[in-house]
Amino acid sequence: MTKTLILNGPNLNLLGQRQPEIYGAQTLADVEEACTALAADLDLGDVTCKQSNHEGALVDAIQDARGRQDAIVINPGAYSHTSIAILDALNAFDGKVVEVHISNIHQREAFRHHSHVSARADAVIAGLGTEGYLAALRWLARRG
Ligand code: DHK
Repeated sequence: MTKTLILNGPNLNLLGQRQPEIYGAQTLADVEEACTALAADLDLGDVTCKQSNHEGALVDAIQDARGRQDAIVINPGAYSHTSIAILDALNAFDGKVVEVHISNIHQREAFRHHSHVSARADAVIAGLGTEGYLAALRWLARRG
């Protein structure tokens, strides 16, 4: 079983309302429900979903996952491009880390092209829309 934390950063609470042409029509609640349902189908293990607009709260959530979760699926939002603190927290986590970006950050503004988190991530998904979260869970389930 792979107990998994799905952690979303700033502004992802506005999914479905904010720039739907980029981030899609699904709300965060829709995404979290779909993840929970897929994890059950895949026999993956418990999924815990958290979102915060605050860098320190995201660091706290990652620290809290130490010894409790086997994997973290993280979309750090704009903190991907700025936060060494989130990278450091992930470096102190022993399980698998999958970084998800809903949009293809490489097709967007230059300041979105680099993610600090990618240095720690075991896998990076970008541009699959909100299906990226489901792809992350499928990958985790397959690797047992
Ligand atoms: C989400 C955000 O909020 C942006 O700040 C990132 C990411 C991209 C996404 O594609 O999910 O640059």
